[in-house]
Amino acid sequence: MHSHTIFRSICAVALITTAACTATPGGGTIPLGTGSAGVTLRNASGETVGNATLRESTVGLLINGSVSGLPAGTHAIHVHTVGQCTPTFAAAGGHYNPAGRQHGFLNPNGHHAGDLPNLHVPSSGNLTFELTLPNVRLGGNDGLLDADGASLVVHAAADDYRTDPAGASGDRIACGVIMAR
Ligand SMILES: [Cu+2]
Repeated sequence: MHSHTIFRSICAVALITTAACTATPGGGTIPLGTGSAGVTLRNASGETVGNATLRESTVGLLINGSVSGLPAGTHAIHVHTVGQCTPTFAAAGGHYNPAGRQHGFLNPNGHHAGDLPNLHVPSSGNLTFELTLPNVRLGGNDGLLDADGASLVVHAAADDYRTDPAGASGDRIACGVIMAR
């Protein structure tokens, strides 16, 4: 709590002098938000296969979570734009992409705000992960918790970080609606 207070003070000064606290896609410092959300990942049979917490931070969202019982290998994970995983995971829609860009960190016209680096699931099927989603918020007009919400989706294959619209990452094997906490 104490460090939050200090940061806010510094940030307020910076706003007056340099406007350095504005959210700028791809860089910059944004004000420290305090919201958090949770998600339970389920497979197509409805079994729980993971969970994650999303916390607002100076980078955007700080995500930490774990998966269990997933097939070993490299799997894409993304934030999708609709908070719905039924009747099929297609209900989650495309990637969260308020800026209208193409998919992929290596795509010159990328990337979607909901793009994330791949998960590398070991042979145990269990993995703990921490990720950041830069310049993304939970609240506000373009926030994840807008009227139609958002979802976290894991795919069958790796994200190639280039191919629009989903990095050639194949089927959706797990999905969870992001819920305010
Ligand atoms: Cu996806």
